[in-house]
Amino acid sequence: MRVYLAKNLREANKNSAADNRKILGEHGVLMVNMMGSPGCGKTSLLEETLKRLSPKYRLAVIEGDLYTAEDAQRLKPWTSEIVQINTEGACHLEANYIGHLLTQNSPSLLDAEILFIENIGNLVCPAEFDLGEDIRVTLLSVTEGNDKPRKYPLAFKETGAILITKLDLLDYVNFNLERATLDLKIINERSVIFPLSAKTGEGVETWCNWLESLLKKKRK
Ligand SMILES: Nc1nc2c(ncn2[C@@H]2O[C@H](COP(=O)(O)OP(=O)(O)OP(=O)(O)O)[C@@H](O)[C@H]2O)c(=O)[nH]1
Ligand SMILES: [Mg+2]
Repeated sequence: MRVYLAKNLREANKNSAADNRKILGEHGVLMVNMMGSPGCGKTSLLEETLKRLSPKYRLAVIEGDLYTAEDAQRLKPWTSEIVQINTEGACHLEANYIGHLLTQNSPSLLDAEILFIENIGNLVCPAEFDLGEDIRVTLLSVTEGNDKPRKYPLAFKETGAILITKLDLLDYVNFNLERATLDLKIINERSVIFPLSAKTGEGVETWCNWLESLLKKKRK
């Protein structure tokens, strides 16, 4: 019998992530890893983001899902450069999946200026796996409740931006935006926080401007 520790596997993931970061750097691609609970609004926000940014930039998407390609279908109107990964049950994406796409299966992803990854809907596992992204973004919808950042801190701690989504529902749910902002600042004082709604478009422009500023910084 052999025992192999999970920490060794995570070490291997770190090496693959570093390889991805190097390749993306060489091609000047900004990679954005989006994570959050099932249904928090990742694809809806991507639809609105691609709609606004696709006239200006070459965009690509890696869609992570357990089984279907439904989210990839939703994004097709804005870019033809979409690769669906079906994990067949696994709850997160790993760096070597992305590395395989970039170097072997879909190298044309490297022609993009911004490469978005929609991670598997899950507030726990994706946070453990660096994919080699430039920026990690965690979504929290107002319908999930104020306790989620405190209960699932890693996803909010190890992230560069926190998007509080479905802002249009704020009046109908038991969610205190001020309290959430304070809690999130305690967990992660460096992260920027963008409250927004994919439905009304409120806050989406600000988020898109921020992405553009990251791209400009990367190109310097
Ligand atoms: N009212 C409102 N509903 C939203 C908003 N964003 C998303 N939704 C709804 O929330 C549900 C889930 O949205 P998705 O964008 O599919 O969520 P997701 O995070 O991609 O879900 P998974 O990929 O399954 O993890 C859908 O019914 C959306 O229409 C929003 O800003 N406001
Ligand atoms: Mg989705």
